[in-house]
Amino acid sequence: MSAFAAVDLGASSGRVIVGTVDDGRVSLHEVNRFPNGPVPVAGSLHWDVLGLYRGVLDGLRAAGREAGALSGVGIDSWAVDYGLLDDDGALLGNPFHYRDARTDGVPDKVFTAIPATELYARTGLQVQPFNTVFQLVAAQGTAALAAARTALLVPDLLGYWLTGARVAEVTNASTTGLLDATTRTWATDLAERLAVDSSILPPLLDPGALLGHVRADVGLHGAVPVWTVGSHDTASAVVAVPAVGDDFAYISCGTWSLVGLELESPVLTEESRAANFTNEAGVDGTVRYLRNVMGLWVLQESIRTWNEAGLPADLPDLLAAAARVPALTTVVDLDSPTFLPPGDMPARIADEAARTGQTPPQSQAETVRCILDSLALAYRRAVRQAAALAHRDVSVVHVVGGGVRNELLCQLTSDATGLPVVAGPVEGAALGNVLVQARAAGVLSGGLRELRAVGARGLELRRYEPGATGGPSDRQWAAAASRIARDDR
Ligand code: LFR
Repeated sequence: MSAFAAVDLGASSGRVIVGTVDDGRVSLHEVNRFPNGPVPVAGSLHWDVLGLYRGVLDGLRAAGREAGALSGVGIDSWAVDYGLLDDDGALLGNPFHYRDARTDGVPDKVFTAIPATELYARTGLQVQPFNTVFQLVAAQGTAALAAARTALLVPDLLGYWLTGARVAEVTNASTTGLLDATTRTWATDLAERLAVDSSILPPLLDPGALLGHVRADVGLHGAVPVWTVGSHDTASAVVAVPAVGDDFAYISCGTWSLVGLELESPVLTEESRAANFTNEAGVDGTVRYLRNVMGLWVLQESIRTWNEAGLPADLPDLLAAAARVPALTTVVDLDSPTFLPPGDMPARIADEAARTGQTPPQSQAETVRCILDSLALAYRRAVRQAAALAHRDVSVVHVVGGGVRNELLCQLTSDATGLPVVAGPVEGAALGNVLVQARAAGVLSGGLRELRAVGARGLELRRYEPGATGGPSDRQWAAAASRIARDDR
C-alpha cells in the first residue's frame, strides 16, 4: 500500500487529499480544506498565496500523520497566475488574481504587435484576458517585473517553496500563451517580440518527473519526493475521467466549466481560433481541446451577493426550487465578459436578459434556473463545436468535479447535448494528481487508459440519459440558443 498527498487548489477552496493506492485501487481521503478567493487590495485583486501555502503545509503534516510514510506529494491549481522571484529567490509582491482588471484592453494591444491569427497558430491558446502573456504585458514598467529573475506559475511556486527547484510544469505552462503548442517548448521569439524577457521562463518539466524532496523543516517523516503532475488542475481532472473508449467529451465542472475533448494533436485552424477553442497540454503528450465556459462561478457569486444582502441562499434549497421553475424560461450567454469579474451576478443576468429581449428572472429560484439552463446550453454548443472542429464523434459526456453533485445540472447537460452523461468523480483533479504520482513512483504502470481504469475502480458513477425526466426537446434547446444569438451548430 502506498500513500500520496495531492495538493489541489481551486479558485474557491484548496485541499490536501491523501490518495492510497492498494491492489490497483485508489481511495481518497481529504485531510485539509481551506477557503480561497480573491482579496481586493488597494484597487487590485490578489491571491493570498502565503495563506494557501499555510493550508498546504498544515495539510501535508496531517497527511503525514495519517499515512505514516508518504510516497509522494503532487501539486495542481488553477492556471495562468504566477509569482515573480528576485535574484535571491524571494517573492516579489502578491500574485495577481486572474479576475483583476489590469489586463482589460491588453489583448488588442498585443495583437497589434503579433496578430491573433499568428499567436493562435503557434500557441493554440484561447484568448482570455487573463492569459499569462497578457498579464506580463500589463505588468511592463512595474518595479516588480523589472526586478524579476523567474516567473513561477502557482503550483510551481509552491513546489519551489517545498523543494527549492524552479521549473515550469508543461500542462500549466501551456496556459501562459508563451508555449508552442506543437513543440511544447517556450516560444521565446514571441516573448521577445512583446518585450517580455524570456529568461524569466524556467526550464520545462513533464508531469511524472521528480521535482525534488520536501524540505526537512516541513517536518514530514523521511525524504518525501515531490512529483510533477498535471499541475494545471484541468489537466489532472482529465486524467481522472473514467472513460473506457476514445469517443468521449468531458466537462470539468467547478468554478469554471472546461468543456472539450482529448486529442493526440492540436487543432490550429482558423475556425477553431474563431470559436475560441484552446489546445492546452495534457498528460502523456495529449491535447486538451476545450472551451472555458463561465461555470458555477456565476452561481457562487449570486449566492455571495444574496448572502451579503441578507437574503437566505442555501444551495440545496435553491436547487430544489430551481428544479420546479419551467425550463428555458430565460437564458443568457455565459460566455459574455460581463460575468468575468466578481460582483452582483443576479443584476448582470437581469441586464443580459433584458438586452436580448427576454423577461429577467424575478426570483432567486428563477435566477438559479436561468444559470443552470444557460450552462447546459453552453455545454451543448461547446461539445458539438469541439466534435465538429476536431472531426471526432462523441457518444458520451463525462462530468467530473464539484458539479457532479448538482443532479439537476447533470440531467440538463444530458438533455441539452442529447448524450448520456456519466457523472463522477467529484474530486477529479486530486484523483488525476494521485494517479500520475503513483505511476511516477512505480506503483502503477501503463498509459492514460490504464490509469483511468485504476481510477474508475473505486468510483460510484451516476449515469443520466437524455430526456429521462421529460426535459426540453432538442428543438426547444435550439430555439433557446437562437434567443441569445449564438451559432448553435
Ligand atoms: C479551472 C482553471 C481553468 C483556467 C482557469 C483560470 O480551475 O484552471 O482551466 O482557465 O481555471 O486559471
